[in-house]
Amino acid sequence: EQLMKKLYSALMTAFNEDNTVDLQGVRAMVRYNIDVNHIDGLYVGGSTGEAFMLNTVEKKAIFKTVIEEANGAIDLIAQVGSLNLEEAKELAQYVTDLGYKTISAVTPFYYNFSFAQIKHYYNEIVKDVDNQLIIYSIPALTGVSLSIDQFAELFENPKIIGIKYTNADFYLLERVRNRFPDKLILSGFDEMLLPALALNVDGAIGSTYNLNAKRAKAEMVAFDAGDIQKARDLQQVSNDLITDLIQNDIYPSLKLVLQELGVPAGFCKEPMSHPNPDMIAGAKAIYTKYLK
Ligand code: NGF
Repeated sequence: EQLMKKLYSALMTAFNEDNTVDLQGVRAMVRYNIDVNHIDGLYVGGSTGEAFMLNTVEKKAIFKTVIEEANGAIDLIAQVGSLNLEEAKELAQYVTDLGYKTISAVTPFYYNFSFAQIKHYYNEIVKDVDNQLIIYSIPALTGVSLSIDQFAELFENPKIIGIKYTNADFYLLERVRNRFPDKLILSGFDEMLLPALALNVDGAIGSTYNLNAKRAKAEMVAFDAGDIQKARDLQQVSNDLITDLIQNDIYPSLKLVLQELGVPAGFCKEPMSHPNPDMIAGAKAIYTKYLK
């Protein structure tokens, strides 16, 4: 059925054991998302893509490979944000030239930037590119929390069209949704999909949809049909899955479970963990319990 709300996987990056990027593995994950997950889109180069550990050449190679493989079948959002503003601008231009219709940028982190500096960063990233941008707000990892009025100030720039909202603050989410009815609000915590749907987000982006998209889609359909009990039941199973993934070390485990599903998802990049026997056994158990 045709849902209004969209589901995006936060695409992972496959690495070889020596920590180099495995572009064949990246292609395989794009294919799986399109062919099996029937995903609406991919968020490329985000946290789940381990992008903050990559150099510019690697990031470009991934952006190019993904848009080639997707070949127009789905929406693609390129996360270009970087503490190096020059790199962010270069990547914004690069992905725009490749044909990405939307970019995104994480709030600049680490240096406790003032809001004026954050605003300058966003306006600079979009200034010279013919593209639209979604703010990537993830306070737990960046330490940056934007207020409703600060979002409003960023939205004064017409090229800034939405928020990837990875935040458990549902009071703020309600305020944001209702103050900016025309902006695109995409929810980032997979374990909180149902309350985010209740607040009328436009969709969700997450790491676990790489392997749990079918269940998440079914939840969105149930919610849309007003079958809240069914949506809750599905969220409960998803959250059992997410809890087990987190306990088993989420990023390498997502890749191990994908391998059980036949997708050569490769390794994570160190200092992310490479799998040990316990982790491999844990991932097999997760696959058997939730995805077989
Ligand atoms: O991984 C994190 C860190 N969050 C992701 C997602 O919001 C990040 C979320 O799916 C993302 O989309 C990206 O930029 O790649 C979680 O992994 C999931 O909800 C399990 O907690 O917060």
